[in-house]
Amino acid sequence: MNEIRKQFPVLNQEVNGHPLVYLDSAATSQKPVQVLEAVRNYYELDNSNVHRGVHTLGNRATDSYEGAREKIRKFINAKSTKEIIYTRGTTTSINTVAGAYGRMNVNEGDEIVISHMEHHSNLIPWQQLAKEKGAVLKYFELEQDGTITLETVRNTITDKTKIVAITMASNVLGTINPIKEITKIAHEAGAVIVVDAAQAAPHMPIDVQDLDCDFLAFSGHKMCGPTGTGVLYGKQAHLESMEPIEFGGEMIDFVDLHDSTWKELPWKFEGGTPNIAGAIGLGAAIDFLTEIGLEKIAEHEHNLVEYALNEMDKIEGVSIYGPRDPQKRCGLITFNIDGVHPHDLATVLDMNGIAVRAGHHCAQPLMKWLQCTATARASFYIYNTKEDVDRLVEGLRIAKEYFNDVF
Ligand code: 7TS
Repeated sequence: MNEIRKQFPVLNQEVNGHPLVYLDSAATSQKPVQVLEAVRNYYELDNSNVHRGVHTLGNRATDSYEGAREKIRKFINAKSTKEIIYTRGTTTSINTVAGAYGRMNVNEGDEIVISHMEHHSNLIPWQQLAKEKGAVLKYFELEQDGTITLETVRNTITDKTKIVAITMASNVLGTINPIKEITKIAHEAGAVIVVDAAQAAPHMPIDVQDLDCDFLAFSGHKMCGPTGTGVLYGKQAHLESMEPIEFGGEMIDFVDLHDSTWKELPWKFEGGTPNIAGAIGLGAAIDFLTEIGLEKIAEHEHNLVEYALNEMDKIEGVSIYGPRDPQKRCGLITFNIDGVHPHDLATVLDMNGIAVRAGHHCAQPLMKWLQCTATARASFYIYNTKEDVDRLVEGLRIAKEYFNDVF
């Protein structure tokens, strides 16, 4: 653990007079030196545009950029690098599917099914598509503990369902959804499935061939990579059938005055100069995570969550959202303390050097379902320790006392 923590220079600092405890990795993770060095090396030694050139720097940049694509392919076990599209993040990935596949395949009266636990990024693109097409947007209802049963999935998907879009791990409830089983049910009904893996790809192994999902989206910045990076995986046949949604340089084959043709996959979806440094940094992040092992990362986070749930339960007035079984959840805990607004709570924690997120977590319909306007959230990653959890619990006690005394 010490070796891992040493790779993250940002953790080695005091905030408001206390050693930093960073518990906001679900928003964005910290970056290890390997990633910082990969980005720096690119700018310092190889900086050049990709896919253009005959010159040496251009070739080096292209090799690193395309080499990172192969690392991503392997990371999620896609069949081909043609199925790996670089994007700006999960949001752009899902908008690309909604705008390209969705527009082509969803018609009036068709159904799109999502769930009550979706991040706005996997909700609004489908809401907009449904409005534009006169399609019906349906929701998987949640159980009391914030899980979705396969019975609900079977009862909600019909032969009118064209798209099922669902998160693999909830950024609020922490729920891990049974994607493989949901995919099977969607396929039996003739629908495609779009998986939001923003909170899954950084934390657990993903095999897109085993899941058999049609599309999968994730963000590089939540998995130790640079901001402004993300991935859209799509089965080759779907991607081949889709029209690009961004047009311009890089993505064309031939251009005439009144017509143009597109480059082959994956480049037809990558118009303009891409985030080259970001992609190379993401490749380095994947090397870093793979070396530690995704199974190990998942186990570490399960242990931390189990410990944190037990310790937080001991504090009177704490409500924890999502499933109680640590095996059913990813490495985050969303909670409230009676009588303390989550923003006030996060402020007191920050005064003690502890970074958590407070707010609606870009999931307003879920907040409504939880019957609250905001919550606090602590999210863990590879660099967090039991001592971090102890500091959080101590911080919660301090906050409780503070507000009880003041009010
Ligand atoms: N989907 C889920 C499940 C997410 O948690 C997020 C970001 C996104 C999509 C969007 O990812 P982006 O990289 O395109 O922004 N979630 C959060 C969060 O929980 N706190 O800040 C960002």
